[in-house]
Amino acid sequence: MNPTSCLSRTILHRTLLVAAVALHLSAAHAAMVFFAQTGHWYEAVNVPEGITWNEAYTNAINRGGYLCTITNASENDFVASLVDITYYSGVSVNNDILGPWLGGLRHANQSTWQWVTGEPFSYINWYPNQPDGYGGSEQRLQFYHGATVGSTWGDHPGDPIAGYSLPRGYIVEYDLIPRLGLGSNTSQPRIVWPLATLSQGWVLETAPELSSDTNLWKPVNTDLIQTNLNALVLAITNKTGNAFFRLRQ
Ligand SMILES: [Ca+2]
Repeated sequence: MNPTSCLSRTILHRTLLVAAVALHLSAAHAAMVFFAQTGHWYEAVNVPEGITWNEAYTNAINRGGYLCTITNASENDFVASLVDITYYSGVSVNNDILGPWLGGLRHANQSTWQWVTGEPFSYINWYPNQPDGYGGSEQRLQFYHGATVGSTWGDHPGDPIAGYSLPRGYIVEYDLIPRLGLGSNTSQPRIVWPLATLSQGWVLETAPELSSDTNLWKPVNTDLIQTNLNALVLAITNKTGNAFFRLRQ
């Protein structure tokens, strides 16, 4: 069986994880905050040197989440409350500042906005005269409130443009923590999950079949696990049979 089909059958033992995680994260993962109305976790990541949208997008996936999607006003207010001016760019030539990246985008050949998750882009909270397509038709979403910090939105190219410095952060949203994800941007399948789980005693286990027999589940050899940014990464190589994975504490 090829690696891709193995991974398609990867199983997350979510029911085992939810309760324990909720108890743990309040102390050890202060940066990750639970929002009951969505049932999701959010993490504001500060990047003092600035970051492009694509880098933020990849980092969010490597952390086991995705760039934040905002689908109602309460979620918007909550997420905006996680950031301050340190997440914003310097003042631009047009006397405004760019807030942290969110998971919204509009491609140059598309007329409508979309979320990275495919959720409906129905709730909107644009700042007056936004989106304006400034700097090009390829646009990405961020908090924008003119020259001040605020919860409204603006559009801007994801890469640096003249007269503007990059936003100094982004927001990661997690459906569940910890969350196994499949790596992208590579021809080799990878499993990724948050580095923070290591100090909490979470272990990646593998088994040749799905079974409640705990003897079948073995910890993955830690020599095979690499650290990449804030994620742990397992590259899938030379699998000759079924392989299932789960995080277990
Ligand atoms: Ca969301």
